[in-house]
Amino acid sequence: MNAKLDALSAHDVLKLNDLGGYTVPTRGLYPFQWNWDAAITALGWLAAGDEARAWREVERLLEGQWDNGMVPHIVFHGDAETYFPGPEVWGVKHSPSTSAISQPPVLASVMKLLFEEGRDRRLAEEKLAATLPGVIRYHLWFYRDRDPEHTGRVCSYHPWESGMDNSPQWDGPLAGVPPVDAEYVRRDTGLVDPSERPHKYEYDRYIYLVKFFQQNEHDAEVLYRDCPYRVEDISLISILHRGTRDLIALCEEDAAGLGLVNTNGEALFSLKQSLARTEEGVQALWSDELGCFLSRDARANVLLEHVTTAGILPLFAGVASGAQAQRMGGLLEEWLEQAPFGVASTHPASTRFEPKRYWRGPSWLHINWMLAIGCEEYGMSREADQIKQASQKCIEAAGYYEYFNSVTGEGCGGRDFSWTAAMDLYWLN
Ligand code: 2M8
Repeated sequence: MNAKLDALSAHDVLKLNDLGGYTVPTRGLYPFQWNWDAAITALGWLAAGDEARAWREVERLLEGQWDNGMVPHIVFHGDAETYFPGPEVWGVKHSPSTSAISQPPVLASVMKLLFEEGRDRRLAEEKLAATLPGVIRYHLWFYRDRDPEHTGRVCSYHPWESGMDNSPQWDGPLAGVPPVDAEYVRRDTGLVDPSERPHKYEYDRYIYLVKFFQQNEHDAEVLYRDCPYRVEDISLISILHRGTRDLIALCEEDAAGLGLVNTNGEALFSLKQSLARTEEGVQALWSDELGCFLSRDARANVLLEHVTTAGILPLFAGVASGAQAQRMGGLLEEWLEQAPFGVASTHPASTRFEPKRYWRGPSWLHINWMLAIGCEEYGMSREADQIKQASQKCIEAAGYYEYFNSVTGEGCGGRDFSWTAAMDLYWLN
């Protein structure tokens, strides 16, 4: 059976979730614009032939950008009662209202694709001119505020900032965060099966951190010094690195010809220095024993020894050595044998692997896409093809769900989900 045949078309899913220039991940469960969802979804609009709509997604996301350059993980463009924590909990003074943390910045890599693959040159040039300065400031913010000691490894202050909310990687660092001392009502568990969502234990700490940011007035220095959760997230580091590479290429190859950026200016110089620092700094996160990269708890000063898809994303960044890439390629093949629907977000042999609980084991198509790109670029076409086929199987089994049980292919979380539809349009079709 092919579930795609019974489902809305991928393009219709995007149209269903379009709230006027921005696309919600899915109606009800996530009723606002999310940062990396928006970027991935823009690729779907591009593949559906609506280039103007793709660029609009980017512009609307940048409406949430803070003066310091941060592009938040949620932009609350409108009102909605179905999500917790909403704007009143975050307490951010910005119009439109936003959250106070960011998310993996895949945006610049997506913009490069929109620019290169779009057919309407005038539109692409006009939109690049409108959006490029903001994205340069975004990347400069990451390195300045999140790596003030120039380690080459930016840090995150919240599991939500990784986008991989309840990954086993964050179990250790989250244990150092106190629970929030207030009552609250979750909305997610009323909308989808609670067995597919994080536990109350985690939410108590997620909300503590939200309040902590607010109490400290989002002060960069104070947060770096005092935030009880400070993690060098290998996925965030890798996606940022790839984004910065793509951003520099976009500036030097395309925007320069259009007179949009000074290629000899301070901003590009600083971004290139950051690339060099990460190329070196990321090696401190390699585990020869496990054969992949790891995240690190920067407060406790320990590597987080969990084999997850985050630890393979250095392939997407291009920061792994050839020998490291080979190790990760071998690991991936055996990983896919144990859980054949996409790449399980946590290695199936892990004691913390849960095939349908959110980021503890299910497979997520946008991550699979980045892994496949990484494999391809390291000359591992066989692994890239295997990942693609395993991802196609998910949609055939279940349609456009938020994520998939990596052992059975069952669709989990929200349905009619934008990034899954977008990945089908752009990558899998
Ligand atoms: C999930 O995260 C949000 C918080 O940001 C949530 O559970 O409430 C994650 O899967 C995240 O990666 C994603 O961007 C977001 C919207 O799809 O949902």
